[in-house]
Amino acid sequence: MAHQWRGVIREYAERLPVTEATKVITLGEGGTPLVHAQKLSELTGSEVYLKVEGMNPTGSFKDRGMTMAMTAAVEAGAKAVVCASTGNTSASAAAYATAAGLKCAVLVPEGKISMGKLSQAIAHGATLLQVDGNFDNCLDIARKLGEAYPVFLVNSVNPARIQGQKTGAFEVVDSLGDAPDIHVLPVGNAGNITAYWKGYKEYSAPFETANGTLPAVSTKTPVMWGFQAAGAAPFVAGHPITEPDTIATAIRIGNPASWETAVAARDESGGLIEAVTDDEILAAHRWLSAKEGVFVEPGSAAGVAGLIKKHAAGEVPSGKTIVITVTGHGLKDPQWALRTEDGSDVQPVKVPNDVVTVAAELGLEEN
Ligand code: AN7
Repeated sequence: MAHQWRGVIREYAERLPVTEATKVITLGEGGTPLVHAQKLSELTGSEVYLKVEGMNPTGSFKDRGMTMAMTAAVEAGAKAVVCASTGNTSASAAAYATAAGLKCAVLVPEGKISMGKLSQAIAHGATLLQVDGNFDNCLDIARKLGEAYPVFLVNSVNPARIQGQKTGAFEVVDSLGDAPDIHVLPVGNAGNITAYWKGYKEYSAPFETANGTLPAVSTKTPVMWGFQAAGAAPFVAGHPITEPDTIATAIRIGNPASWETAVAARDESGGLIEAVTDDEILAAHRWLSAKEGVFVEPGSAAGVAGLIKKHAAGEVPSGKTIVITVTGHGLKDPQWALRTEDGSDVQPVKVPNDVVTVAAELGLEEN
């Protein structure tokens, strides 16, 4: 029988803070593909999978949390929502606010968000303000607005966001039949590493619901490996960074909101949070598109960059199952694909309107 995926709240309702009476705001998020990464698997001798979150309705993992945050906003009787963002949260908030019939204001760092994300927020009718400051400054203002003004905050400091995002871990386990040995992902504001760890823990133990106890689904939890951009790596430094800098604007964050819970995810899982350089991020971005067939935005490649780096250092075990969340779609920020490794622009070859010349240019000989 035909079955259409119903969005993460309806698919995982018994494990989320909703009731039968809850009015669910959804765009059909989740149910994203877990793609076997052939070349990364060959490289490492482990089975490597990519959780392709660019397949969500607005092109990033943020939709998993936003369906919950917007549902909570409606339940709370909010009329307007606000968020700070490096781009993807604002795109997601704008779309889900539209679906909920709420006003949406987004605060973004001026000049530091990609054109694709900017255009999404505008297209969905959000009021977009470019703040003369970085993401951390935007988040400070958004939090204060949420406290002192009649707007509902939908950043991941809102626990509803983490609840929704934990479904990424559920889907991985449901696809593989058990938790992977290692879960790798980029770390910015640190909501996602927090959410995945929460999801993996909940799936590995009996879970209390309003209607009784659900049995454990997985036999184990993975080791969590997080990777930050080297110019924006507060977890590596051990303290906030006041002037974060990286070409991966999605993760250009110096003072992560979910600090303690990310450290707990790292330490309880026996994992790590390390840094990768912008060059390593761009090399991983090229690897994914040219070798695996998966197009992501630069920030999303940080986890893959981390795995390749750890492999080069002899620190990736073989014979294991490894999942890497690639967090956002390549079309969000496509300019990076049009640069060659030496930094020059790719120039498409121009040809006349003629099959013989086109065949010659392609190196084809007539049969
Ligand atoms: C593609 O949109 O913070 O560690 O404001 O867009 O959970 O913050 C985006 C973050 C990774 C980091 N990959 O996740 C925002 C924002 C992509 C992202 C991250 C982001 P967190």
